[in-house]
Amino acid sequence: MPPASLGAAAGLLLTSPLVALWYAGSAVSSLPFVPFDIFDALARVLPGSVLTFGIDLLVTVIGALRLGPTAGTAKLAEQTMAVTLVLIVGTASAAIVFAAAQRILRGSSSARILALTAGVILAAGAWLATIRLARGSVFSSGAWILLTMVIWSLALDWTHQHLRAAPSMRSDDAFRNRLAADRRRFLLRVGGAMAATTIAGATVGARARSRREREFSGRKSSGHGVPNANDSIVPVEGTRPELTPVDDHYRIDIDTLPPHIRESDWQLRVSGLVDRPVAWSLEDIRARAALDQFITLSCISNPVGGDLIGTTRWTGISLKPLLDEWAVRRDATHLRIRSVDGFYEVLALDVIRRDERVMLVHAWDGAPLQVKHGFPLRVYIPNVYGMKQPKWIQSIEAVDQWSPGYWVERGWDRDAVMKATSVIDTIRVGPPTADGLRAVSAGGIAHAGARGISRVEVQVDDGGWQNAELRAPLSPLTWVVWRADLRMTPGRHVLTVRCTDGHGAPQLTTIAPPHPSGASGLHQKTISF
Ligand SMILES: Nc1nc2c(c(=O)[nH]1)N[C@H]1C(S)=C(S)[C@@H](COP(=O)(O)O)O[C@H]1N2
Ligand SMILES: [Mo]
Repeated sequence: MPPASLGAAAGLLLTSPLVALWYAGSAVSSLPFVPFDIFDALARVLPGSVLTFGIDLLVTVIGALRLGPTAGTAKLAEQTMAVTLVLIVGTASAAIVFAAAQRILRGSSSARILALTAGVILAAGAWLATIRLARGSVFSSGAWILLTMVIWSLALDWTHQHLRAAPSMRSDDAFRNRLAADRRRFLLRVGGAMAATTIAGATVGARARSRREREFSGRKSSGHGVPNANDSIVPVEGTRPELTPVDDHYRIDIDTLPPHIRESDWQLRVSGLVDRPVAWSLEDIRARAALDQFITLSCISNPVGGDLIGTTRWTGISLKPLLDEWAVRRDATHLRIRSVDGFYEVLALDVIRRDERVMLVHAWDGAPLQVKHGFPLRVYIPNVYGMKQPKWIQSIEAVDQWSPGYWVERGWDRDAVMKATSVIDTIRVGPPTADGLRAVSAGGIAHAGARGISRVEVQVDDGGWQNAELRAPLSPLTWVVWRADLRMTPGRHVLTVRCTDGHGAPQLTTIAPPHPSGASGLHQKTISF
């Protein structure tokens, strides 16, 4: 085998337990899980167009192959890519070390200097990534990365000593066969040891992590009524739930793992152009008069008919009265809202003054926010996509100029106003009727940000548009559940849906992808019976 291939095999064998060790370390302490940090740091520095291409591709592939809920599957895919990337880099680096050792060191049995050089370079790269993310302590993570990479380098050198071809010795067949058998045995033994280490590390990590997750998830919905319980329009069977269970609500954010914030470590700091800066605990916020609103949130990356949209009850405090409480100065025009993960958005004071529904949110569905949905605090801004609404807020600064938010800076729409959308969730075919036609019921949702929905219409094949019936929405901020009871001849039919928003504006029919300002186009479903 050429040295590069041997090196690649050794690299893969040694990098897997390294990843497991990092995983265990991150689960039992605040040390970084290096693959995710590298991936997240890359996501911060890559140009917006590259990111957008990646995200669109992921959402499209998951949708086309029906790989399950888009948000969860995409996160898993990102995590897999992060680990794979590190395995590839480790494997390639080891291959280079072995090949270079063969060239440069000819007679020497030790490739230690080369292996250590590679290890230190890789450690430096990984350390830069953790510094870029500013998570946890820069020094302890640097020391941990260096220590683990040095161990990796020494193990690589040791493997090299066992695997290298003894130079200028006998070259007869018997010798070569014995050498090959020795190598195989050695690789198997090392492979076994490394597999055991990998499994041990992964198990320790998974145990510790699930314990931590349990600690954060002892939160149950308090239960509450819905305002439209007595509405006479009943959703067609198979229509999505009007109120999305929080566990099923989509989740989108920039990191492979959401930030875990301890309530005792957290404060909301309000500063900048204010006369009364504050630092509030979560208790301070919860003690204030709460505002409950049923809200539909959608991601701008949601394709027409996609699952990156959900509805729940949001609880928080209205921002408008807080402007006076903080004594925001006259020259201030915007609030710069920053999150623990480095996400940020700049919100105009005009929007807050115009709309008391803009709020700081601490609960969903009557329970504290889940970690992945922004614990302890997020913001709500009506009528705009999720990309404008930071989770895990840590500070608010009053400023006197607008600047682009995280995704605006990366090429997405500056206003990100939610487009009207309507979706067919289900089509149910009833028994035949006397005239040979069949009763067919279609149902789904329609949503247009905070503008409401005034009309939903359904078209069968190229026929006329027929009005659907609308259930009263949970609030003016949520989607509307609709149903259409139709009659059709047996055969194959295409159903199309469209809606009109509460201001009378029809849904856009132009087919547009999510980037840069949200998807548009009409949703269709085909049925045969
Ligand atoms: N801090 C922070 N807030 C964030 C994001 C993020 O990456 N970081 N993503 C935004 C985007 S793009 C969306 S669609 C919503 C999703 O909120 P959810 O995950 O609770 O559904 O969060 C928004 N707030
Ligand atoms: Mo989003």
